[in-house]
Amino acid sequence: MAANFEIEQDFIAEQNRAKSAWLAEDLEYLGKKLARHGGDVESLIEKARGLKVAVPSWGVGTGGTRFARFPGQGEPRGVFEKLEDCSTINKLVRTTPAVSLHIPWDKPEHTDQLIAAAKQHGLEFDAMNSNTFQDQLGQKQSYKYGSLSHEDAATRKQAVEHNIECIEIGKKIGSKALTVWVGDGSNFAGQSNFRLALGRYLESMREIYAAVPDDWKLFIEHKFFEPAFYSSVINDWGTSYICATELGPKASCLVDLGHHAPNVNIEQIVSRLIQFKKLGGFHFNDSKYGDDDLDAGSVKPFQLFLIFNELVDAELSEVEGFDPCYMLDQSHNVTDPIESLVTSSIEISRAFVQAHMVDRSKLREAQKAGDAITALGTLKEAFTTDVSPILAAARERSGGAIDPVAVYRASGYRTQKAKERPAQIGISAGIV
Ligand code: PSV
Ligand code: MN
Repeated sequence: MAANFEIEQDFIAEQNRAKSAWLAEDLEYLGKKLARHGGDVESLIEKARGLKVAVPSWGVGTGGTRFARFPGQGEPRGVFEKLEDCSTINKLVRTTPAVSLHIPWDKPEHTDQLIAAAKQHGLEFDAMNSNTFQDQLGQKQSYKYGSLSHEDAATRKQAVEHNIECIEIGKKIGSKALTVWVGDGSNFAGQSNFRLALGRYLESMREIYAAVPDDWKLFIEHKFFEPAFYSSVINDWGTSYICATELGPKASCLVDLGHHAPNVNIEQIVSRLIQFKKLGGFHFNDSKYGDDDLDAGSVKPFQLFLIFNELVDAELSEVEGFDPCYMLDQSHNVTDPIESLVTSSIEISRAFVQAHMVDRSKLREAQKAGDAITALGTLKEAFTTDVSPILAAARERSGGAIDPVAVYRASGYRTQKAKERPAQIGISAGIV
C-alpha cells in the first residue's frame, strides 16, 4: 500500500517563500512601533515559539450536537489516523506537539504501536482523559445515574478501575497527567443528596489519587451543568478547589472555558487558582451560551487575552509552582477540524504574546492611582496591537507555515484523506 499522504516540509517552505517578503516588511514596521515603547519584537517571537498547547484526539473528528452530526470527508477512523491529523496541525503551527487521548475512544490494542506512531509523527502524549459519562459495549454497570459518585458501590468501583486503567495506559505511553471529568449530577430537585454524592465522589477520587504516580498530576475538571440539568457534582471551581485540596498536592483544578455560568469572570477564577496553587491547566475553547466548544478566541477574544494576562503576570512574578498545562477542547460542527484547531492554537499564541506586551509597571501605577481609564487603556494597548507578524515569524522559524490555513488548503490534504479513509458507518460523535 502507498504511504499515507503527508504535507511535506519542502511544500511548506515553498509556500512560505511567496509570503516571506511581506512578512519581513510587516515585522519591520511592527518592530519599529514596539521599540518606541521599549518593546522588542525578537524576544516576543521567541516567547511565541516557546508556548505549547496540546490537541485533543477527539477534536480532529467532526463533532456534533445532540440533534445530529454531519460527518466531514476523510475523517480519522481510529487513533492512528487521529495522530496523522494532529501531526499535520503541528507541522503547520509548530506549537502543538502533544496529543491528549480519551479512553476508551482511543484505547490502543498495542501501546507499542501507538508509541511508534507518535514517534514517527514527532508527537508526545499529554494528559489522559477518562470516560465515565458513557456506557461502553459489554460494560457491567451503567453510568446512567452517575459514576464516581453513584449510589451503588459496584458502579463506583468500575469507574475507579477505569480511571486506574487510564493511568496504566498513560504510564506506558509517557503521559504525566489524568484529567477526570464526570457527568454525575441530577435532573430533578430532590433526586440526589448533594452532600452524600460529593462524599462518595471524594471517596472514589481518593482511590484514583492513590494510583497516580508521584510525578503525575491529577486534574479535576468542573462543569456547571450538562449532561445533568439540575445539579452537577463537580459544578464549579470552588468545589473543584475543595476536592483538589482534600486530595493532596498531586491534584489540581482544570479550567475548561465553556464550563462556567454565563458572564462569570473566568480570569478572576484563574487568578484565584494561581494564588492558592491549584491551577492545573486549561481546556481552551470559546462559548456564547454554555459548553458550546466553539473555536478558542472566536467569540470572546478579549476574555482569552485577560486570562493570559493573569497567566503571564504569574509567569513574570515567578509565582512558586506555577506550571499549568494548556490543552484545547473543542467540537467542530461546520468547519474542517484541522483548520479550526490550527486557527485556535494561533489565537492562544496571540493572546499569550499580547499579554507579554502589557506595560506592567504602567498598569501597576494606574492601579495605585485609582486611574481606571489608564489601567484599561494599558491592557487595550496590547490587546489591540496586531501581533500576527510575530506569530507568523515564530511559526516560520520553527518550521511551520506563515499562513497555515492557506498552506493546508493548497496541499489538498483533506481530498487525499477522503481517498485514503473511505467513510465508515457509525463513527461516534465522541463529544458530549
Ligand atoms: C466535557 O464537556 C468535556 O469538556 C470533558 O473535558 C470531556 O472529556 C470532553 O468534554 C469530551 O467530551
Ligand atoms: Mn473539557
